[in-house]
Amino acid sequence: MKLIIAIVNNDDAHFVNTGLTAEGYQITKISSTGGFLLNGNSTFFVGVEDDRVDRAIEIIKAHSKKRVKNIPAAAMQMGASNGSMASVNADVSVGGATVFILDVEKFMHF
Ligand code: 2BA
Repeated sequence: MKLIIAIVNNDDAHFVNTGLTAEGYQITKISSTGGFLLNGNSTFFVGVEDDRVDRAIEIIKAHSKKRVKNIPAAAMQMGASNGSMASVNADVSVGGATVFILDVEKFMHF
């Protein structure tokens, strides 16, 4: 058995959710926050038998889009004497999905 941990964009989360549940996968979705952009994203936990891992990844991949996000970079100090500031925008490529697949040593469901 494996545990899939998949971090997806909030805009894709509904489609990943319905795609997985429609094919009988049991999932838990939690709200999460990316440490770099500090934007909300969604993290799925999917406990799954080994022979169903590949299909689950296909579904997650099919619904997770790559996006370019334009973010205001940290304000830069332009001069120490007058303390004036300017902000610079930067493009950051986000997603599709970030996926971890872990071996499950033991699974219990009471
Ligand atoms: P964030 O940490 O908010 O990162 C958003 C995007 O910013 C990343 O997209 C990546 O393109 C960029 N980025 C992140 N850290 C960076 C850095 N130190 N320098 C330059 N650019 C950086 P993705 O790679 O698609 O990641 C999307 C989200 O997936 C991340 O949101 C984070 O929540 C999660 N994630 C990605 N890799 C992870 C990892 N190794 N462990 C845990 N979570 C991860």
